[in-house]
Amino acid sequence: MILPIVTYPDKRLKQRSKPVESFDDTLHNFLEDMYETMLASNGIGLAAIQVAKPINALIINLPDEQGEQHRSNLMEIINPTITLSEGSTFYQEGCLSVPGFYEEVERFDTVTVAYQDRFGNEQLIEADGLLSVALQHEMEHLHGKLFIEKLSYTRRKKFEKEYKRLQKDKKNVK
Ligand code: QAP
Ligand code: CO
Repeated sequence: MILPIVTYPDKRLKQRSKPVESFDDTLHNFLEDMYETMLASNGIGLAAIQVAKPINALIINLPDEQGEQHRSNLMEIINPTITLSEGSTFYQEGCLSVPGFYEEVERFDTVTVAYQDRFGNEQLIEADGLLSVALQHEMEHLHGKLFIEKLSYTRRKKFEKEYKRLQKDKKNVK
């Protein structure tokens, strides 16, 4: 089932998500819905709060060299924490909850993340490159943070102006 995506400036995106405690069919069905929703909107990452469920769950499905997404590359990350981070890098980010806007933000270069899989088994991943950026972006959603909050004052102003214009244009074609 495709779920509606919560978009900025909806206050629900500022909620802090709660730990997942039951690794049951309800969770598995919800993860399926998240995956369907993400693919339908051409996303590569989605946090549960973006479909209005404040739980510590996120999914990431990076495209391969051909730019294609495969379910076999789907990562389901539950209750994640960063245990190690190193360096810094800049990446042009977007977000399904901030449609139509992309901007460079600073992230750690590499991160080690401890998390649980859909069955509650503990896992550890060391990530760099796009995966590292995606993990950090999605994990910030769990803390109620969006990538636009990392912009400088001037770029944030520019964003607010552009985004308001976009929302207006959207209304006019409805
Ligand atoms: C987060 O972002 C991310 O504005 C996932 O119109 C960001 O999937 C991971 C999207 C940077 C790694 C690097 C955005 C789709 C998708 C839009 C997304 C849009 C349509 C964003
Ligand atoms: Co996002």
